[in-house]
Amino acid sequence: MFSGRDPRSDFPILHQTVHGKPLVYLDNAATAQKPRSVIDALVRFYERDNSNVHRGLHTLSMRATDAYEGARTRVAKFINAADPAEVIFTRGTTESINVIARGLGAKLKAGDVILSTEMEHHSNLVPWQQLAKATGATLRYVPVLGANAEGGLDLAALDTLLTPQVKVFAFTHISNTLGCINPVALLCARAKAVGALSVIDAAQSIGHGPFDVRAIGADFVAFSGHKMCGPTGIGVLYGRRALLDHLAPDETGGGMVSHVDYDGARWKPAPERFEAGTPNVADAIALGTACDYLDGLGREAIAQHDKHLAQLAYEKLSVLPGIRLLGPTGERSGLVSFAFAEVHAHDVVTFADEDGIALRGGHHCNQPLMRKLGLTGTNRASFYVYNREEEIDALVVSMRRILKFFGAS
Ligand code: 7TS
Repeated sequence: MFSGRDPRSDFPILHQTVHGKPLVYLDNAATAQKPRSVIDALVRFYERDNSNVHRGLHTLSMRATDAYEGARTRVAKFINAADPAEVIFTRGTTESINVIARGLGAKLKAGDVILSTEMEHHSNLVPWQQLAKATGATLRYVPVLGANAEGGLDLAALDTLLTPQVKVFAFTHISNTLGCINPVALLCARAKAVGALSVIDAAQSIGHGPFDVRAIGADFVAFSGHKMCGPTGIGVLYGRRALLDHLAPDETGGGMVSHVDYDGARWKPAPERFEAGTPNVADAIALGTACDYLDGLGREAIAQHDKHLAQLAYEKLSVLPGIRLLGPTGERSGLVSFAFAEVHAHDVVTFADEDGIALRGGHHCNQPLMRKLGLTGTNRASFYVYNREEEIDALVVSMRRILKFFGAS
């Protein structure tokens, strides 16, 4: 899959046992593991270059600044942004979406509409609820189709929902619970046609395949470093340059100002405008290394690998008694969500852990969607570059053990 290379040996954490069994890490949609090169980048920075950026004239500060700005350029290339200044470093997807939502506060008013979807993670839902409350705008949702949301987004509903009153259309690229892949280029084009800004939550897609902000036609994109082999605490807000300079900064302070007086201040342009205070230098640099790593494996190859494993898992799990599989029956991203009629999701996680398997169980920050589907939670197996087909067999064996224990087989 990766030109004969097995990425597994690049990830030190995977070479351990849990409860005496080889670790099977299937919680990649929550966070991905880190390759040696990313860990080394962090250590190298602190051992050799650590210094504050943008403010020192000494050698270490210049080296740190070059590496930090180099990482911005690297990320811009990773998403094919027109200009590195369109890449703002944040703490992650959640912060990025909050920066956009709060930055748009002054631009919305009563009568305006914010459009989102029924499948959003809380991080792409609650900030819009807050913005609606603060401005008097109305928040509406594109429905999901089917008892198991197998139909994905109801695209036909866009004809009535996407009116000229819609100012923002915020949607996920890949659902962290359903595994469906939304047609983001089409959604951006539809938003543009009514004059609405498009906001893409790319948390689940950025590390799992090609992503070209210009080909997609996105206005804003949010993602996290930790789901794409990078460190925690670093993420990105991409915005088109012309839009960023009209977005109000969320945080003010040092580094983001061009002129300060006792009675006022003026802001620098993006990206500094949105990066008040000392930034997360080391993690940004290591995020650049994560981009190198993923491009080295091949983004298309990663997509094929993850989709293949998810499809295989879907097929192998589907024969288990009392199982309910969520999301598309056809092409899906690298995750599978399922619920057993007789066994609680948390018990499944506990049993799987005894077998060395890291699985997710719960509402996955999708409470409204769970309620709509009549569920309190699901279990989720999510795959990444280092996972293997044998690990799906281990998962199925473990699930059979659980079902047997609960008398459900
Ligand atoms: N959006 C989506 C689609 C996500 O899956 C997540 C995290 C976020 C936003 C928030 O990202 P953060 O890095 O700011 O926290 N999703 C999950 C998950 O599914 N399990 O743990 C975190």
